[in-house]
Amino acid sequence: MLRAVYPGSFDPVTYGHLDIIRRSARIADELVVGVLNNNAKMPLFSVEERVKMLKEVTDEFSNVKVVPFEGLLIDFAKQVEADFVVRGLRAITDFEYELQMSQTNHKLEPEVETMFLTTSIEYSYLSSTTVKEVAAFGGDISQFVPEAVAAALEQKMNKRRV
Ligand code: COD
Repeated sequence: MLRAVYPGSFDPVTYGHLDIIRRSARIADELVVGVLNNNAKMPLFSVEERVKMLKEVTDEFSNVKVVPFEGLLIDFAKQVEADFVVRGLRAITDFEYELQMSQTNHKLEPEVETMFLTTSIEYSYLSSTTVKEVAAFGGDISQFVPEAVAAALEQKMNKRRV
């Protein structure tokens, strides 16, 4: 039984994240999507909102669970008894941070490996940050995020404009 953790902010979840979830759920027997609860990062969506959206859009995968976490990723990975952590790599700019994080985590807990999946070409440019920026200026985000997420973003942006 191989269990993986895919951690992130998911503020909000995009088609790029979903692609990594779909592909890693084919490798692991069970995939735990860990949603970081850290208000210091000033997320647009609360952790409850992010978890709800992720649960909705991963409903079709029977071996995917969505769980919030606080503190160190490696402690969360040990807590859920994960064999490895999954991360997505888009560009060289991701690599430096990811290398540092995976090596630090490996020092803290050598039993838990980090596995990288390279982004699918059609999502290589996609990030939660750019999606929020497009949404903030009223742009069309339907090709970047699932419908439910687009609706939640629109609602959030409308509230901010009031
Ligand atoms: N294609 C492929 N992969 C993608 C795409 C895309 N279009 N978009 C995002 N991804 C990947 C990212 O590269 C990342 O691997 C993952 O999806 C999640 O992305 P984000 O942006 O939602 O999440 P991050 O990178 O902000 O998550 C950071 C963590 C929450 C994992 C990190 O801060 C953490 O572990 N914090 C807890 C404290 C800790 O343990 N720190 C590390 C000590 S070294």
